[in-house]
Amino acid sequence: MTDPVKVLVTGAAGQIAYSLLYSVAKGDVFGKDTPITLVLLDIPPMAGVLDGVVMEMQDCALPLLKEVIATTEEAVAFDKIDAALLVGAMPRKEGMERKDLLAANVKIFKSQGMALDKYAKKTVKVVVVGNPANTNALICSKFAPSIPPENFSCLTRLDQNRAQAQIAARAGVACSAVKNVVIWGNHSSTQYPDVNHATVEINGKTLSVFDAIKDDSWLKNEFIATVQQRGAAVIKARKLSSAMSAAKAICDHMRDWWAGTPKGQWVSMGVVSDGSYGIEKGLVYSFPVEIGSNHSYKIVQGLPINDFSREKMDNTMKELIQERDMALEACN
Ligand code: NAX
Repeated sequence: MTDPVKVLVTGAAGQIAYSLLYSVAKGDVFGKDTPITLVLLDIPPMAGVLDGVVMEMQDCALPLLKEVIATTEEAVAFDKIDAALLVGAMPRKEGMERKDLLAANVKIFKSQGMALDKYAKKTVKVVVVGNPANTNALICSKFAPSIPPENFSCLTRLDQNRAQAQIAARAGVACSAVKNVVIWGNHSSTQYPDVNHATVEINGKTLSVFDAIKDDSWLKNEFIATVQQRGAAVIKARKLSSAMSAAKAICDHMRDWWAGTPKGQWVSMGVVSDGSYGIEKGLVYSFPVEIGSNHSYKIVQGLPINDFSREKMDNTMKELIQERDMALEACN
């Protein structure tokens, strides 16, 4: 057996973590033969709940789980970690303006960025889930200058999975028959789920999504709105935000980053823009990426962008620029 991978989960007493921890600890993310040390971070008022989570992790009797460390201190939590699943964040409270939420979370992710810089391995791979996820990831990276910016990402895989599932249901195929759906931009209602480059396999034939579904109006309107509004629809129905599907998406994101994507397939991740597709450098923007076997990804290049897509990609970029400017102001 190899050395354990040390994985930090923040917000470990929360609802996403409750679905996430079991999958990570049983080998769904870092490999079926890779032992895991799990570090659980939450805030002091949640220490008692964390104790309960630790007991449950022990009671799962998982062969790969070597150790569970529960803490409310960043210095302990970030020490020599290989991967950080940053789920914990301040939830939006009634009457709270978007600006206030952003300011509260900037504080958290500034502090966690500094802790990553100081204590984590320089090779650490970070996925930010807590909202506003893209901008939180940007702040985290900014305050961890000794860690390469490409080691920071945010979760848009849930949006990709939602889009893939919508297309599969409409085409009457399994989700695995739908490939290369792209999520561009912000993990918010301005995100752009793009099926122009995606394919659907039906009866052994590979078709474009437009040929498979034959309903351009649905694809350009209802489909996009459904994916953009899916989080709100789940909250309305469940009275709680997505948790099981979010945990599954975090596992998909980190598993692919760790092990690589199959040839010819790509996945969407919020990553630091290098200026590809005219997206302002330095923003954390969701792009299609191909991932090699050494945990390094490349933004897929050369996809043709039509006017419809261009407008939507620019629109979500504008929102990210605004968020970034507000966040940087809140840092000072
Ligand atoms: P919960 O409120 O159930 O759990 C959050 C946990 O984070 C709480 O236990 C809280 O005490 C903890 N926490 C707060 N500040 C912390 C800090 N400084 N350090 C460590 N822990 C801290 O929320 P949950 O449903 O688990 O959602 C977590 C976050 O994911 C939210 O910000 C939510 O908006 C975001 N989401 C992001 C998604 C994405 O695709 N990017 C989708 C799902 C989800 O909505």
